[in-house]
Amino acid sequence: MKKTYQRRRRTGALGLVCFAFALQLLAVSNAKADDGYRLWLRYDHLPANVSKDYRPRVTSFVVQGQSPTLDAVRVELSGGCERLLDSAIPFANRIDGDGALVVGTPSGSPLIDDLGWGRQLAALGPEGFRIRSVKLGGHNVTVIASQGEVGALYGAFYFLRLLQTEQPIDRLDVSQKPRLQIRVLDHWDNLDRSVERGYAGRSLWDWDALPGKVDPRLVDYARANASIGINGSVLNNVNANSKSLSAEYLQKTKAIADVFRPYGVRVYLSARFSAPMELGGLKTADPLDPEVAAWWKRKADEIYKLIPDFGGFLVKANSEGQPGPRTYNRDHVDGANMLAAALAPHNGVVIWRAFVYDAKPGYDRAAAAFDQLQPFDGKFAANVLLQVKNGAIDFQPREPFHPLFGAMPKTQLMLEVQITQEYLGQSNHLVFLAPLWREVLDSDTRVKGPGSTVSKVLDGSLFGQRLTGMAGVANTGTDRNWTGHPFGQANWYAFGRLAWNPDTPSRQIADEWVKMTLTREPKALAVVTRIMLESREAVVDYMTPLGLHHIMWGGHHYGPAPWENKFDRPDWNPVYYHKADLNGIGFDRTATGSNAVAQYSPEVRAVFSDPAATPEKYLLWFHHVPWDRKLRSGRTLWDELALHYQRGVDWVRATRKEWDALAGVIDPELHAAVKRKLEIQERDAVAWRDACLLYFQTFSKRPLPPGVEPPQKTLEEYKAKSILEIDSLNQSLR
Ligand code: GCW
Repeated sequence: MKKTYQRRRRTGALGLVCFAFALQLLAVSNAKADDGYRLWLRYDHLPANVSKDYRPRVTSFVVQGQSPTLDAVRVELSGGCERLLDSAIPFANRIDGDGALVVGTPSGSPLIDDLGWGRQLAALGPEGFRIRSVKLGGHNVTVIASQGEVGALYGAFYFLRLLQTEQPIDRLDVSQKPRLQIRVLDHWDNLDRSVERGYAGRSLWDWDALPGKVDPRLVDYARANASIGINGSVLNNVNANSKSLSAEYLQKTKAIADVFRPYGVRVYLSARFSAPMELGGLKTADPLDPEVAAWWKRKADEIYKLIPDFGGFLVKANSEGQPGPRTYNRDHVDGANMLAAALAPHNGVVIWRAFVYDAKPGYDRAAAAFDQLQPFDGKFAANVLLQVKNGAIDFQPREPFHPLFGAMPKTQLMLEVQITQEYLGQSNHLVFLAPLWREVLDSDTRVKGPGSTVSKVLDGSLFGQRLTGMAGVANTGTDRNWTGHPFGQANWYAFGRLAWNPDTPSRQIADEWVKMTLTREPKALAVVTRIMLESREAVVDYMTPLGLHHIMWGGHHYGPAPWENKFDRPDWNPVYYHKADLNGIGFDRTATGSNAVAQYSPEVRAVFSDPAATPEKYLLWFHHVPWDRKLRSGRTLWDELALHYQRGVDWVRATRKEWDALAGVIDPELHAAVKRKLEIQERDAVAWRDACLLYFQTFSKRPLPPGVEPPQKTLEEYKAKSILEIDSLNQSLR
């Protein structure tokens, strides 16, 4: 007998809870204005904003088996398909017509078991899935099958994405499997709900209310992650508070883990290295002290009793004031392996961050992590991953790939990227980050000949590493639209898609996201995807062209301050990075300078050592270049620099016009929100251009070339206040 999902009684409490949340999520879509809450899971009726006559057919759902994850599958499919196709689609216990959607695992679904796909599904693993159009019992049906229930859920989301992006669904033959195993969001969330480098409100985790009260929004968070294959969340800031590991807080974390579990999202915690002292009352946190090791072992046992699928610890050690093994004259391996031993019996991992740099006079910060960690290659335990930022400084608009990639063949390296745009205009600037991340993933380390890309280091195909992963510093918060800037959602989305498959083209990611989130109207789609794909280069142009880096205002890192020299630590000052003087500008990292280029393979080193061979986008990263040096365009460095800044401003202005012209096509509320943000972005781009050119001009002593507008304010005015304080624009428009 057919029943709609709404009438089912046997789905269990969680299913009903999920259903209620999903209803909330799906119901808002009837409202006229879109506040962005639904992310890329809007499931708007297909003919609305549709580009062509697209009429896929789904007539029933056959989802056999009982579990919270299968309930999530049911909720998603029924809610999604019903909205997209504008018809109520019943659940059935058997196939009784064309158009049925059969979903499940061989162990839970006799129908799927009968297909005899065991071998294929085993090869795809519990998170992989197969979607095929097949004939069953004389009927044309679609099967979504996986060895594991989470894989079936991923398959359901994949199928819904096909519908949302208007792909044909009648002749499907899809096999998918994640290329990276650990696909995790790192939340820099503090226990007081402030978020370090967070620009979208407060932390989603309400620690005071937990564990008694769990915000329903957490289901939507987990669901959004599952829709793009993200399978982990590190809940607390790497600048960690030991309290997160206390018995009281572990209960709270357990409550979150219970909500995430049906969606395949495991929780991890940042572990403060000195916790045995702060929580355990020990006199030391020396990793070689047996009492310390025993404390961590007991702590791990306690955690796994509450959260059997706990992911593991993320550790920022001996970096920016955090405690670590070096505090006790031990090394990174001593620290990481001691924690790894505590987690190993439970299959947990230690994710040890490579973001370490000491303040030493005359030292190149870009060389620090390599110097400190590379010598330990091959020494880390089997359940340790070393998490390396994409570049050697810190999430800049552009950095060459981190030299550790390719230099530690016997260590399991994970990539850390930053979704929250700390240095890229935060939640005010429209910047699509997939091209930035792709640039790093596609970088060729050359260590095993041409084609030794970072993505092959990461997925284990180059060196055969067993555990693989990618982390993204989250940009989510309590803002109704999750990410502050509506286009910030695209970066969360892009992170998930790239962690699933690091070879996914940026264009495909943008195209999918726009169709699912903003519009399927072909002309608007083309304009918006182009804007997204260009946006990262534009930000580089107006902030840090030609290899400049870290010239942001200190502390908040918003806006330009190339003149800044106020911090005691030289490597926190912009002047340390650009080294502008009367002769030229840029950081000499060749043999005549810091020689950080020596950390790359000989082939890469040869390119980066030679200013004529270095790609101009990295020029000032590696070289101190005379102002009059002729670049490939035939123009001088100074003129080229100025024109890049102008080009960035021009792009924002052109984008504002293009966006305005989309007013009738994009949802009005979303359109207005982006319009306001673009106004700030133009104000900021102008400030970047003017402040940097005025300041660098004090060294270059050259006029601005034709085509570059005269500055709107004086250098002194730009120096007096950061653009966060300059005028009321931020207050009125944020
Ligand atoms: O990007 C820098 C940030 C710090 C951050 C640090 C890190 C969590 O400015 O706020 O601290 O990197 O990655 O540890």
